[in-house]
Amino acid sequence: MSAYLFKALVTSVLCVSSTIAYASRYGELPNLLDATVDELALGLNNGYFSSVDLVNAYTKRIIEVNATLHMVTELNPDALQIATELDEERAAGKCRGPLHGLPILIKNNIATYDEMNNTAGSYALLGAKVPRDATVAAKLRKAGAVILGKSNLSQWANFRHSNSSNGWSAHGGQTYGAYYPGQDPSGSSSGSGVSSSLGLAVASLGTETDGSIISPSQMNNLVGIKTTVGLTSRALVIPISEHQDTVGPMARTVKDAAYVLQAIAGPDQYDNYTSAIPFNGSLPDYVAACKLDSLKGKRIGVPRNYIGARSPTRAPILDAFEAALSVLREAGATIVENTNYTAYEQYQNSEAEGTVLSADFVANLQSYLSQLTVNPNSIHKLLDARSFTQSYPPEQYPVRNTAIWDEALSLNFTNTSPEFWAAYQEDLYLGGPGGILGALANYSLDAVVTPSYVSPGISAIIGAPVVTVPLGSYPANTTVRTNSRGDLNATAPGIPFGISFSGALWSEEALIGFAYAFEQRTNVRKKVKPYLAPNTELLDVLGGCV
Ligand SMILES: *[C@@H]1O[C@H](CO)[C@@H](O)[C@H](O)[C@H]1NC(C)=O
Ligand SMILES: *[C@@H]1O[C@H](CO)[C@@H](O)[C@H](O)[C@H]1NC(C)=O
Ligand SMILES: *[C@@H]1O[C@H](CO)[C@@H](O)[C@H](O)[C@H]1NC(C)=O
Ligand SMILES: *[C@@H]1O[C@H](CO)[C@@H](O)[C@H](O)[C@H]1NC(C)=O
Ligand SMILES: *[C@@H]1O[C@H](CO)[C@@H](O)[C@H](O)[C@H]1NC(C)=O
Ligand SMILES: *[C@@H]1O[C@H](CO)[C@@H](O)[C@H](O)[C@H]1NC(C)=O
Ligand SMILES: *[C@@H]1O[C@H](CO)[C@@H](O)[C@H](O)[C@H]1NC(C)=O
Ligand SMILES: *[C@@H]1O[C@H](CO)[C@@H](O)[C@H](O)[C@H]1NC(C)=O
Ligand SMILES: *[C@@H]1O[C@H](CO)[C@@H](O)[C@H](O)[C@H]1NC(C)=O
Ligand SMILES: *[C@@H]1O[C@H](CO)[C@@H](O)[C@H](O)[C@H]1NC(C)=O
Ligand SMILES: CC(=O)N[C@H]1CO[C@H](CO)[C@@H](O)[C@@H]1O
Repeated sequence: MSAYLFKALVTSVLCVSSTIAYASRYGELPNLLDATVDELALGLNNGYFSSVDLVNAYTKRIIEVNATLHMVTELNPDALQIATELDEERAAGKCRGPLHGLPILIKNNIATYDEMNNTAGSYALLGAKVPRDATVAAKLRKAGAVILGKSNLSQWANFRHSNSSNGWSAHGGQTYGAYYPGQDPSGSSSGSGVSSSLGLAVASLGTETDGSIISPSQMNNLVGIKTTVGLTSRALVIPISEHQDTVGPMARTVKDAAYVLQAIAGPDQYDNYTSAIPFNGSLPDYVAACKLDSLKGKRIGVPRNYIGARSPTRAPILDAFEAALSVLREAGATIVENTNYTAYEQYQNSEAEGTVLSADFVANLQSYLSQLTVNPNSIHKLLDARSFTQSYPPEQYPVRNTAIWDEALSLNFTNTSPEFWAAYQEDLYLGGPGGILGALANYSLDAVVTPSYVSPGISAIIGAPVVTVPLGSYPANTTVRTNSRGDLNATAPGIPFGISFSGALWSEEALIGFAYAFEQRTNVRKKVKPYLAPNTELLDVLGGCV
């Protein structure tokens, strides 16, 4: 008798006994708010529950909170079928690895070759079809993950209007964070952040150009890995910039994020930036990098000028940051103070990044659109997207403008012109010798550490990696402050924040180790609780008898 049939039999017997008997017979079922890859894989291996049960439980959890938080825009209608097949595979003795049978949500700019739409939150791309899965989605499937649905985002990955609300898209509505009513979920991977945080899947994928994984991870009590540009393929991901875009995991623990990274990283014929991956054809073992003693003997820099001055909203974060430095010291690290970025002032005044993103976007969007096999609104270039957006009322133009596109379209050069290369070289200097790479070299550092509110920028312009891990949350006496648009609560009691480890290109293995060593000594995530969370647990779906 297969484990699967055995479980079904036992379940039907238990339908007449109490849920307590079920739980005691099978041991503790993991609590889905915090369930880890290891716990879920163990439960699947032992036949305590199936992948179908997980899909059912996570789907119910999504439906419980979606009407308030709008974090998932579409469910995958094939998810149960895929889970059934993966359960059958397991019953037949084949396990693809740690992610086998585990549901994952992906940001709604990562295309899949199935029933789901890939819109970047715009009606312009509703109904459009791609020729195959985005490479990262294909890799997830190969690793046995169930793609459960698409998560909401700041429309066009926050690259459309000048005064946006994080997490708003025309197609997905306004995503809210779960730690305070009306919480700014941050962006642009807003739905991925809220979903992972509330245990609506084992983890999610986000994308980042400058901050879009790190920021929503830190504001939703998560670990986020912003990978080196080229470590994960961007093929069939709706782009902003080939020089800065990257795909990475957003998860509840460092180890879970490492599992997901292991599955999605690696070379891809469809994205030639992946040919720069240096590890001689194999990848580091990012999961094995999760070692408690990773910080021992390491030199960690603190770039004080980059971290910036104290302000009322920053005060609680900076206090927690100082305490964190003591944790790092106790874990055996040498903290090197004032590893300042020499070109920081020039970086603050530079327009180079804007130029690079604008020029890339015009070219890279056109390249994405040219690959569509179905394109219902005939969107072939940025000009078409702008015309559609400005004339289709749900896109809320002009209340939400197209200022970033207007500027991109006004450039009189492309990303192969000399003007582009001048801007790009400026970025490589500001983030390189004058920025984080200079500091790493000049002070012989293994990484730098900063509060996560500031970490993304200097690494973004050179395509370097950052890992954020929970650090704390705003105290009860925090004054509520809104975002610039006035429609979201950006600072409020209970809203989480994170700490970031940033390093040289391809240094994820080391950064993951440092983040893990910090996480295991502090366990901040479990101390910070959402004000709103779904109630459905595995016990509620097992055997359908509770
Ligand atoms: C999310 O909530 C909205 C509004 O209640 C609903 O229309 C939509 O179907 C829900 N989506 C999912 C995936 O449950
Ligand atoms: C994709 O969008 C089309 C057009 O609105 C819709 O009919 C379809 O149900 C969507 N797919 C999913 C999986 O929601
Ligand atoms: C933001 O917080 C204030 C104060 O608690 C609350 O009145 C308001 O409704 C919240 N905003 C949203 C959009 O929920
Ligand atoms: C990468 O591919 C793009 C588009 O196919 C091409 O323009 C570019 O020259 C290639 N770069 C390298 C380094 O091969
Ligand atoms: C890769 O292989 C080359 C040649 O075999 C060797 O010199 C180099 O040290 C290897 N690099 C790594 C990172 O293993
Ligand atoms: C580094 O920056 C901080 C904050 O701006 C400043 O107080 C400090 O003097 C600087 N140190 C060095 C060595 O430049
Ligand atoms: C773009 O405009 C600048 C200044 O207005 C000019 O110097 C440059 O030659 C123009 N480049 C192209 C490709 O037309
Ligand atoms: C590192 O040292 C070089 C050479 O002295 C200098 O040009 C550069 O500005 C320094 N960078 C940083 C971030 O310290
Ligand atoms: C909140 O309380 C802390 C500790 O009691 C205090 O240091 C801080 O100034 C207070 N903040 C505000 C905004 O009242
Ligand atoms: C942003 O939008 C809000 C609401 O429409 C408006 O009050 C505010 O002035 C705008 N800010 C900027 C910088 O445009
Ligand atoms: C596709 C989907 O579920 N979209 C929902 C997202 O949230 C908005 C509200 O902001 C709903 O109206 C949509 O139905």
